Amino acid sequence: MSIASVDVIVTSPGRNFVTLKVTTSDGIVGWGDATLNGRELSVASYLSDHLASMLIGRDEDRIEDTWQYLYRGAYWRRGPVTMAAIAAVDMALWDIKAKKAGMPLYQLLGGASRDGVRVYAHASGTDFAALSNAITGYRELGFTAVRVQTGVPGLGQIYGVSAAGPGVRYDYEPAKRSGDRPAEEQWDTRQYLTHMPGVFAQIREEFGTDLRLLHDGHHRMTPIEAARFAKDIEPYDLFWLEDATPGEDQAALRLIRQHSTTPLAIGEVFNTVYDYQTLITERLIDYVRSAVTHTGGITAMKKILDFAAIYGIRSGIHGPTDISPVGMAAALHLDLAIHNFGIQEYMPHNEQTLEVFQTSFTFDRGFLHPGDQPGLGVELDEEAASAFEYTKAYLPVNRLLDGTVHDW
Ligand code: CS2
Ligand code: MG
Repeated sequence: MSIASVDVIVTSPGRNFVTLKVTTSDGIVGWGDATLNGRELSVASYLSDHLASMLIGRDEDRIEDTWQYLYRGAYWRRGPVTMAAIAAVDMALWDIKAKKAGMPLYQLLGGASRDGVRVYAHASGTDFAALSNAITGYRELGFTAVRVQTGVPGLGQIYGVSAAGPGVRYDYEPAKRSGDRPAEEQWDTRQYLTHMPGVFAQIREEFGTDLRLLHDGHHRMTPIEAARFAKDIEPYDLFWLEDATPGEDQAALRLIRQHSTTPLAIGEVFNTVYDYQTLITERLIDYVRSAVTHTGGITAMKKILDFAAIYGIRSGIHGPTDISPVGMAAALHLDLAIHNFGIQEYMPHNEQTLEVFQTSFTFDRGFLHPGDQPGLGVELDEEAASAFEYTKAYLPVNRLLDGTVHDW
């Protein structure tokens, strides 16, 4: 058997997704997620204009060889567009291999190491009352872990806070369809550093110590600001502080580690193991945050997580709504199989998205399971997908109060 056709499907059921469809000469279909929020068409073109033709006729079973062929054969290394394209091919080939074996993918990755995958939800609110309402809502749904983000007095719309107000729990979508310009948001780290520790104190006061709390700094602090913040929030026993500082400066995490034992998670903007090398070998992080979709797929992600396991570092795979249900399923199969599982991000997709992507993963009292369908367990309905035209959308640009561009 061989790869007979390769198709790229761009659809926008509430937000943009790019999906790769690989079909073998025997008619077996594999799906891969290639969604890169705000730059979707770059990956769609990389796949359709550069990779599709070279995949036709290749043996679909040679996944490792295809991965190396696409990574080394490009000559130009790394980057989110390249690694998202390779990830989509890799996911589709694993989907096909597991379908041919008649097994859910996790069985080919070593079988289940746990009964279910603990997930965390995104609780947010413009103020504490709204945040508390969102946390209560998620606990009622059975979540045992929540990421908490809230507004900062004096600032307008900021990262991570749903603009829809209290009670609407799932709708935070950062990419805005604002014509040809990204929306702009305001930021002031000093106000944030002053405000946030009190929010965690209030949450612990109201919800006790059992609930696992996560928080996303979203790349905005300098190393010393992050060191101070991580120390200030130590009493509130966070499960992790994410992206405390821009992760490209891997050595900066040494400073944070000198000042705090708050667990650190980094990596959602990373796309190869080399982005982690210092962080992992020096144990500067506690969780690997990459998305399977942005990091070269299942083949690459498994290698990164096995490398991290040697250093006592666990998984925290990225799973917001701008990762498609295919990418989410790939994460869940890895989550179920690897030994050093930490936690899985889970922002439920909206109804429109679930019209296009038929999923088989299930949620039960705070845990997800990928299901036991052969393959990844997600199928894309191409007719439903065709009803949702691509609409250009950008992630916001962030500026400090004096107008300086800052990390969003
Ligand atoms: C966030 C992401 O989920 C997270 O941890 O950092 O939602 C991120 O803002 C988006 O993936 C950007 O598209
Ligand atoms: Mg994040």
